[in-house]
Amino acid sequence: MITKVHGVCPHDCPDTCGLITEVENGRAIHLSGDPDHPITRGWLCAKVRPYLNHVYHPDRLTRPLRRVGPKGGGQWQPISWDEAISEIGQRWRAIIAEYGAEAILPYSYSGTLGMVQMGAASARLWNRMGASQLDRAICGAAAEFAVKKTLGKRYSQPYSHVQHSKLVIIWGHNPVSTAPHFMPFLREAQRNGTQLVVIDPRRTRTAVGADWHIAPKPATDGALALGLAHVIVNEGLHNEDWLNAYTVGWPELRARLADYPPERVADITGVAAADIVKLARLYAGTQPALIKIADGLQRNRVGGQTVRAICALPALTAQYGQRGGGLAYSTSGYVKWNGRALSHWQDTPPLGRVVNMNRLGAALLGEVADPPIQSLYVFGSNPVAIAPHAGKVITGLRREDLFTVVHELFMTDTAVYADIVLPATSQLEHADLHKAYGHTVLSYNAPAIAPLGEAKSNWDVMRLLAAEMGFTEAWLQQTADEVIAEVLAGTAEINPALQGITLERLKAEGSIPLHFVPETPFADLRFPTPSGKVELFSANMAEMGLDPLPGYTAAGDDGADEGQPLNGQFPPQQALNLISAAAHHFVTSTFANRADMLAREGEPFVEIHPDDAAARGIASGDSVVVENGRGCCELTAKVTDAVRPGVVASPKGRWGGGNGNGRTINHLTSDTLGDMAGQSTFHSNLVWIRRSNQ
Ligand SMILES: Nc1nc2c(c(=O)[nH]1)N[C@H]1C(S)=C(S)[C@@H](COP(=O)(O)OP(=O)(O)OC[C@H]3O[C@@H](n4cnc5c(=O)[nH]c(N)nc54)[C@H](O)[C@@H]3O)O[C@H]1N2
Ligand SMILES: Nc1nc2c(c(=O)[nH]1)N[C@H]1C(S)=C(S)[C@@H](COP(=O)(O)OP(=O)(O)OC[C@H]3O[C@@H](n4cnc5c(=O)[nH]c(N)nc54)[C@H](O)[C@@H]3O)O[C@H]1N2
Ligand code: SF4
Ligand SMILES: [Mo]
Repeated sequence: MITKVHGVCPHDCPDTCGLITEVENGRAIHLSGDPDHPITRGWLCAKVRPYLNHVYHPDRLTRPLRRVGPKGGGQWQPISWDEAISEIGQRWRAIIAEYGAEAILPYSYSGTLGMVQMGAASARLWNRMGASQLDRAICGAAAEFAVKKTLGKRYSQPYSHVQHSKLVIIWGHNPVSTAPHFMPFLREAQRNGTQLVVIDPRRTRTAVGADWHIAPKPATDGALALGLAHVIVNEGLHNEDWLNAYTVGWPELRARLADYPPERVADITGVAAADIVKLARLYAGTQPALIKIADGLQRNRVGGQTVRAICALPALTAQYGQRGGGLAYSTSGYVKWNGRALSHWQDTPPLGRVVNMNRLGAALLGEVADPPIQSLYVFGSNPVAIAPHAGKVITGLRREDLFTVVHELFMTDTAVYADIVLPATSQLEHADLHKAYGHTVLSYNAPAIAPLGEAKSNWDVMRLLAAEMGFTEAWLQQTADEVIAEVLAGTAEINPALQGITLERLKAEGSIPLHFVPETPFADLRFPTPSGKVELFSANMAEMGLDPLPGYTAAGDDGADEGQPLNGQFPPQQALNLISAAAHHFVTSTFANRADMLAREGEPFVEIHPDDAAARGIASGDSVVVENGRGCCELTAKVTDAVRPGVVASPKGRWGGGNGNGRTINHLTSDTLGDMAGQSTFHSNLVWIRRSNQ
């Protein structure tokens, strides 16, 4: 007999697709999209369509392992769960006695976006212990901060509203790869006459389908936005009445715009002055006009200010609150899980000190000195492959006195350095609740099959660890379903959209669309900021010592963090800016160990413009060394005008094991923090490139 089980794609992607798994004799035999899901409508991306290759991958970890040889040496001894948990408990009790619980750092991010397996699992036990808190700033912290300071909350249009847009500007975002279920709505709008402009230093898969691709220098978009604003205001195309009624700080911003005439902005951005004028007129003259951004745009040293400047444009042209207009960023602001129910912070000791996840290597190597980090517990993340300045992360993980536990499905680049490796369940093997950041459908993921081997879910391991540590609170021992029921009820108390949505209903219906009023964000022209208006000037940011107005400064990486001398080895005039954005066939490092996806993605490569390649004697197919003061990495050159001169691009997510010299592009990236909210700065990354045999 074949049963069909409703699930949800757990990966870091705004679409959060509904899944149907067919199970026969306890084995998943077929997986497909849920045709009843109102947004994702039965189809899955190329990565997840063959998901059973992931679930039943021959390399899945199935037993707890203890390191027997040197750190990173790859020698393991299988142990029982009882042994593993009691060894972790012993080590932690000793660490807590000597250093305090803050010497323990949990590190997790986006292996799953589930409320239980990531939300509750990254909070409850750790808060109860008083462990160090992780500042989860690797992805979109600056944009989130900037949007909240400007508009109050992250609200976004339903994907389908793009049918009302006459013009769409996709700005530093590549939805063909990273939000594929937006595309059918966009394509339909394009067929009906919607114009599409893509702004990206690379000709991405999304740019290929645009009417106009504009390729600025990386991290100069703030200047570009202010330049557009300059032209719009200069030509009287802005809406003065709207600005006076619904914004704070318009006179101050207006004064600043004088600094951004098209000629100066052309120098900064590398976009011709005539194109800046043309785009400004197009944007102000074609309404409703939607600007759609995501997070790649702001992973640089000025990402927060970039997003602030872009947020000003829909205000100038009165596009906020217009159906098909305004800003599309994220729907995350519609549903916030009730924090009391999710994390039980009210029942725990004061929260521990905060460690920024972008500075993991530095933290392990003593930046966080009192108490020093003595134990790292990694789950749902692969920091050696995904965190900046990988060389530093690895040096930290090699510390003999560091006790590292990694809970994983696979022996990742990070798990290799563990003292204890624990086997994790896949999404088909555990229960969870999912909201999305691209839409507002709530979905339940029912376990379809039993855990493979001895694998356990994140939450079930937290329960074992809590018991081992002697914590007796009931909220540390609930089942996943009990956590879901508690958080749903708690969230309904603070959010009317969740009223009447119970675990039972979710189990019966699978996915439930939530409805918010007004459907078009800010259609009531009420902005949940302190002033109730669009805060072009943010008094709150001024109090924090930040520039209270949107502005632009140069990003300023020199390829040599911490003052290592570059010894003339890397002449500044030959520097190239390396962008490492999403790979089409991986989700960051997830799936980068799958033969089917690796075959589609090809060998690890770097794209370089023909002029830059010629200047270095590089031809397509050459093996090249990409290097800077932080590290190096060997890749295959792809000579192409898909990147602008001065820019090179290599997708994120490769595992070191798959690369020539065992290193990834994150050996080159900087762990310097951005201008807001401790943001990662992967794309502020100067590198030098030469042929490998030179
Ligand atoms: N296939 C796939 N899908 C994914 C992911 C993945 O790894 N693979 N990752 C998921 C995650 S974790 C996230 S956060 C989202 C991210 O979603 P996106 O933000 O859409 O993805 P990115 O590829 O990181 O960045 C988008 C684009 O920003 C461009 N960019 C970089 N710097 C600049 C700049 O200074 N200016 C401008 N204008 N453009 C710039 C890059 O060239 C890239 O094409 O995608 C999610 N979806
Ligand atoms: N150079 C560069 N680096 C980047 C970026 C970039 O643009 N450029 N983007 C950054 C961004 S936006 C992000 S969000 C991060 C993402 O970085 P991560 O959050 O680390 O995401 P993944 O690489 O997908 O790794 C997730 C890991 O979790 C494991 N996993 C999946 N499900 C579970 C589970 O249920 N339990 C446990 N225990 N493990 C599980 C997977 O096997 C996988 O190894 O990467 C960042 N890194
Ligand atoms: S990665 Fe995104 S598009 Fe692919 S199945 Fe998951 S949610 Fe859907
Ligand atoms: Mo991300």
